[in-house]
Amino acid sequence: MEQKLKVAIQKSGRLHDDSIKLLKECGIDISNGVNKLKSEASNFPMEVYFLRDDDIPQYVEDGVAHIGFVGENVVYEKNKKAEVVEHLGFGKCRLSLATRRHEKYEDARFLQGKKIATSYPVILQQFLDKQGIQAEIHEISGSVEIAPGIGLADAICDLVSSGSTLFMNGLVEAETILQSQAVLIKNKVLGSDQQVLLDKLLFRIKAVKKAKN
Ligand code: PRT
Ligand code: ZN
Repeated sequence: MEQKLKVAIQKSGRLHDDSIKLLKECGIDISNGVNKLKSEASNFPMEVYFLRDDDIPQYVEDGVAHIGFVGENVVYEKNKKAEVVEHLGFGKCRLSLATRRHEKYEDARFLQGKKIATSYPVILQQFLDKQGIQAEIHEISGSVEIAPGIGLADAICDLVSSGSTLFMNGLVEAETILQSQAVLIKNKVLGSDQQVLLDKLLFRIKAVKKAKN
C-alpha cells in the first residue's frame, strides 16, 4: 500500500480558501466537492480531511491527520502535542483585549477584578497570570464583541483584523496579547515515509513563499 500524507484543513471559514490555494500553488490538485469530508490529491500522495478548525490540533496530536493548517491562536488555545513547523503567511490577525471606548486603559492593571468575555480562556489566563492580575473570565463561543454592550463583561479578548467589528460595537483595542497567522502543524512522531512527504511539501511551500516576497 502506498503511504499518503494526511492533511487536515478547515472545512469552511476564513482559512479554507487560502489553504486550498496554497496546496494548488504547490502543484497539488485537490478536488474540493462541497460537503465532502475527505478528498484525495490527484498528483501527490495526499489525503485531505476537511474539519472544524478547533478540532485540527487534536486530530494532529492523535495522528489521525499527520499535519494540519490552522491558526496559531487555535494551536495555543488547544495546547495539544503538535509541533508548529511553518508559518504560512495568511489568516493574519491578532488576539487583543478591548474595552468600551470611553474607558481609560493604561495597562493590564485596568483588568484587576473585572469581567472579561472571550473564546480564548487559556491564552487569556496565561496573559493574566504573567501580569499578576486576577480577573473573571467569561467564556463565550461567538459574538464576543457584544458582551460589554449588554452588561456581560467590562472588557473582551478577541481576534481582530481590520478593527471594524470593535468599532461598530463601541469598543477600542487596548492591548494585543498574541499575533497570529495560519501555520502548518505536525504530529510529533511522524513515520519516515510521512516525514519524506512532509519535507517535499515544505520545500514547495517555502518556494511559493519566496516567490511572493
Ligand atoms: O467552523 P470553524 O470552527 O472551522 O470556523 P471558525 O468560525 O471558528 O473560524 P473562522 O473561519 O472565523 O476563523 C478561522 C481562523 O481565521 C481564526 O482561528 C484565525 O486564525 C483566522 N482569522 C483571521 C480570523 C480573523 N482574521 C478575524 N477577523 N478569525 C476571526 N476573525 C473574526 C473575529 O473573531 C471578529 O469577530 O472577525 C471579527 C473581527 O474582524 P475585523 O476585521 O472586524 O477586525
Ligand atoms: Zn472554530
